Amino acid sequence: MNKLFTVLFWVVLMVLSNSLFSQNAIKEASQKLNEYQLKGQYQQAPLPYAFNALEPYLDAETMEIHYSKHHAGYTNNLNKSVSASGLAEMPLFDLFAEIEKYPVAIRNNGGGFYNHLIFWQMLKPNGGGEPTGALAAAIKSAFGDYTAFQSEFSKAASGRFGSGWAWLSVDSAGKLFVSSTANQDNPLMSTELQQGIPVLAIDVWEHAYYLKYQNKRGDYISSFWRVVNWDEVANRYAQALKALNL
Ligand code: MN3
Repeated sequence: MNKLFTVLFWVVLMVLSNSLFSQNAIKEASQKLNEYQLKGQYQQAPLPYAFNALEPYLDAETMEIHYSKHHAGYTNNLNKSVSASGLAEMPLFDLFAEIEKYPVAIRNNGGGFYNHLIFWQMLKPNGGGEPTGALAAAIKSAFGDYTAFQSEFSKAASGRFGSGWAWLSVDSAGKLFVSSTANQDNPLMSTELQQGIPVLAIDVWEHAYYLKYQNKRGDYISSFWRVVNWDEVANRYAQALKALNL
């Protein structure tokens, strides 16, 4: 009996320390990314294309409201929250790394600010197709082939109950994985079971698609693949590996 407890003790300790190790590795890597400079007062980056540039896949009206109302709202509310909490000097990624310690308004609006900031960059007119080079090889190694990856990511996006996001991220060992998060959470947050550096995201809040697609989230997800900016995803993947010293 004693022996069983000793074995169990070591197994639990190893699992816990392994998960803490991954968490620290992601935090340390995030501090080497350019976006580690993000801290209050936060500003939206200009949209890198016109509101109607992603037609017919993402319609102009949705893009305008999404960028100028929703993303602007998260940004303003984040600025108010960090000012009120004395956290305007704290890098956003350091807040994400211990997000359970901070007011829920910082979790919601910090995620809302950052997730949309990178989402706009991951889209482009005449995008889509398939990734190439090191990213294509990493997708093949993690998922078997591109189709299997696309299907897993789409499933994570369509299966997210209520509002949230689906992600492709790099874990602490440099391996790609798919996950989905609720609300405005993201894979950099300490509250996520599996943490990583995000390289591709899809917003599956109804505000991202309802005007054009109504309840047909699956049709929106199919359209999303036509406007993915794979150069941006490949660039983020390369930066993540560098930050992880891989
Ligand atoms: Mn949104």
